[in-house]
Amino acid sequence: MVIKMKKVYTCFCTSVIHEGHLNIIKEAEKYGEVIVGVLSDESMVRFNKFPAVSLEERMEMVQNIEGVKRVIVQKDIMYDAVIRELQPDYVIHGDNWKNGPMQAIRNNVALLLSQYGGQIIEVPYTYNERVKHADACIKEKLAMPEYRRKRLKQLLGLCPIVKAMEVHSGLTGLIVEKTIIENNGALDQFDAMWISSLCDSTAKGKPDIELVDMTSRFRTIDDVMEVTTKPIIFDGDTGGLTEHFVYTVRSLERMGVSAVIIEDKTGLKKNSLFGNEVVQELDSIEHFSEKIRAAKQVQLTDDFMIIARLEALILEKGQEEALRRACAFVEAGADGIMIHSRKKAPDEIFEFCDAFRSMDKETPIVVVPTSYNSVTEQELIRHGINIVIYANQLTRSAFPAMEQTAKDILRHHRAKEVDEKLMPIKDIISLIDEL
Ligand code: SPV
Ligand code: MG
Repeated sequence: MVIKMKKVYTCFCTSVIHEGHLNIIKEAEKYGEVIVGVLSDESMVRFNKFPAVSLEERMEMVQNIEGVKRVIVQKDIMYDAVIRELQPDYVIHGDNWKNGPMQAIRNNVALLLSQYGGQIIEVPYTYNERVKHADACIKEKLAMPEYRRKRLKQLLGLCPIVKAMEVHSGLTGLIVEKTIIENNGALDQFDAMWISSLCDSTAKGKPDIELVDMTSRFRTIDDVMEVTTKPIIFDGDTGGLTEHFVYTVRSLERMGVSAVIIEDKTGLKKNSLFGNEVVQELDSIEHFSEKIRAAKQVQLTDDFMIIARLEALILEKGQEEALRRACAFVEAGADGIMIHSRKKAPDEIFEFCDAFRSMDKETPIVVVPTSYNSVTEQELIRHGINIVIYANQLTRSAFPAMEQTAKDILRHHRAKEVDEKLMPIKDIISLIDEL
């Protein structure tokens, strides 16, 4: 008589195998033959764990573990497809999925297994100094300039839309680095960080007029880089003089920044959201193209991107002018274009993107929906947009909260009344990693 072995399934979302994983396999073997799913690159990104090694390498790592019978690719974070296909008797997982956003995955698995009598096995999550060290090494690797710099290009190939959030300090960097939510049964997080000229200047109490010098802006980048791993898109304003911009590009590239966005304006730059309320002048196509060409020439790697930002719609010069400029700047070597608008509705952005995409299917398009904020990421994707930047929302949410706290302490002559609105000191401390 042939006794059919029971099937035990687990999924690994990791770039390194440590004793926690080995422990799961050892436990799994007690129940039957062990099948391991290796989570796809796309899903690892959504899970806030950018793969530090390729899918093939991850599969090989797992295949080499003693006791693993078969390795498959698990495409999605949720287990529907894989459980439907394998019908495992057991799914084994560390008990850490009982808390936080991972509960959504646990619920998903429990529901799927309950349909045919499968069972969950939970093993105590292994978190000791050695595991911590293995995780920290992967994080350090992802933070190194040569790995971080190319990540934006990698993400453009992995995400339907790359979501970048404004950061202006180590702390805001940590928020973007670590925030992951469960929403309607799916997990989500930000992919990249935007070092906004507006918010970087505002944090220093200065106007957004290219007054904060590059050394100081680089300091902000450095603060963010020290504590994060996600790729950085730098707001380079107009880029300044071409003779200066080439040096800026070299420095940004060396630091591990992934992209700089420069806008086609000249003279005293004011924030675009003022539109025509302030005097602003477009640079000539020839001059701005020359700036892009010069910068592309000094670039040393293929990883770094120079993105041309079009201000034609902001200054009400019309769609044709915006398109003419977009084509010229791409011709000059721009790796992407950013189209900006201060209208309440996204119509002029969509009109531009549809026309641009009819001529150019490849060049990434970036948008900053600050004023047309009702637009959804799905709509942006439908119009061929590749990167969305939430350019100033962290600054704008922090400022009123801080101002209110200051007022309340003045009003009450003590801090007790504000305390319940504040983050506990313990939570702030736990946000910050210790070596
Ligand atoms: C910034 O964030 O500094 C920008 C985007 O340049 S905007 O403020 O919309 O011009
Ligand atoms: Mg700016």
